[in-house]
Amino acid sequence: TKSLKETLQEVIPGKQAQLKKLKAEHAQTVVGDVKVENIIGGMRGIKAMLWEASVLDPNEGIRFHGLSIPDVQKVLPAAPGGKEIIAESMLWLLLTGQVPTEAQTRQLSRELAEKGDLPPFVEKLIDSFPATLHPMTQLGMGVAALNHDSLFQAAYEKGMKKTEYWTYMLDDCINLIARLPALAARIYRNVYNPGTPLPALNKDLDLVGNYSTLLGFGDNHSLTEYLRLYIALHGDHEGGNASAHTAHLVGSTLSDPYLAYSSALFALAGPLHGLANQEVLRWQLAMQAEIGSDVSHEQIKEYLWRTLKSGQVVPGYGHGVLRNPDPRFTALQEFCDARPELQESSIIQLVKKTYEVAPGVLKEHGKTKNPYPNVDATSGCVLYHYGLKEFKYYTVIFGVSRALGALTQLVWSRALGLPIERPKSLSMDALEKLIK
Ligand code: FAM
Repeated sequence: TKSLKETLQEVIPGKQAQLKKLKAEHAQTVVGDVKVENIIGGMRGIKAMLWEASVLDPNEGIRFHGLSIPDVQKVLPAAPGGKEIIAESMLWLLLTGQVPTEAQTRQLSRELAEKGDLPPFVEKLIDSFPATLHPMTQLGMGVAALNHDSLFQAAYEKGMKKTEYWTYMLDDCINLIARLPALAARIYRNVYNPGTPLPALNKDLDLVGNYSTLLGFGDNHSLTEYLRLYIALHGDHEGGNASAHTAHLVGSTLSDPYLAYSSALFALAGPLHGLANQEVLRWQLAMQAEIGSDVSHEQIKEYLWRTLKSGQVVPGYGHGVLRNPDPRFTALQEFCDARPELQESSIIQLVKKTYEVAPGVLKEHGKTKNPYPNVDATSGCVLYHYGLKEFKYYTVIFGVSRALGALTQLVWSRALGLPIERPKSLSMDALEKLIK
């Protein structure tokens, strides 16, 4: 069985050659224009960065090395006794562009479990935080502190060759992903169940199986399976979204992956990005409290208009790139449709009914370019139904997941020798001079 590193070693030369050819033959080829609207509009639509693992099509949604969500659900190995795709098989695909065998997936699960313990000083650091400190702040600080053990940084100090960058980067990325369940679960325990013991990592379990166990939901097979699907699906969403782009930018300075991903987590913590899943639940529960569970489409419509007229966004709807319902939303809805207990859940029913009404209301409102649900419209409500009710914690789960894609790109950026990022900025005066 070829290991992840051996597989990457085989794949990298082909990609390096592809980049060399692009540079040699097409360095001056024009692939788009930059308009004033791009500069003042958050760089929307500008094709300006390389990102290997996934590409987002506005209509079809995300593809991982060309595979759609239904494709990966068919081909990627699941956990023993499970059906849903898992973090390990997704990570393998993102990193190598290849579908791992069952044996490779299990080998990676074992490696992650063996490397998953936190250094004692990080445990102490996390334990010293007040329970009132937002879980995302705790996660970002914990990840940054893990750079104490960065192999990339140590090798850089000693003076490694550029061709070796990616191997140390890969080792750091695997160590970081391995430690995320223990870190994220410790934060959950400290904030919501202080004093309860945390079990040891089970070397025979997959990453998310262990995470679920540490969170206290190891016996809840449905929630564990949902977390597997959720974490695999959220793993990557191309490079321009705020968290992925932050990891890429910070990593381009040759910061180690702990610092780069810690920065990404703080971008994820904004309400227009990763915090949206906590906001969706807060908003749906407020709707339920105000108008009840067994409500008509008309009542939901009125509630939506009230949200919009008060100047707020409808959380879980709209997207920077997507222009159709998010296929990740569809995959999570299918997970719900296959389970009678979720079919009967009042909060899930409300999400579904909201979906039947919201696109029409948002179209009539006429502002958002995409009136359809994104993945966050449903993700938190399933966690809530299965008993993971602390919605301030939900973005942490997203943060565990997004490491798969952001760290994959850090390995590729070093393998391809990509330079430090440095786009040109302009003042309004300078921009006006260019226009004249
Ligand atoms: N409800 C109400 N108004 C919305 C809206 C929504 N769901 N989505 C967009 N708009 C407004 C937006 O605020 C903007 O208004 P102004 O012109 O007054 O500034 C206008 O429509 C045009 O926006 P857009 O071009 O369609 O969207 P953006 O690319 O600027 O923003 C989002 C994209 C995701 C930030 C935005 O749709 C939004 O705020 N959605 C709600 C929050 C959310 O669900 N975020 C999660 C995104 C998710 F994919 C993730 O990162 N996890």
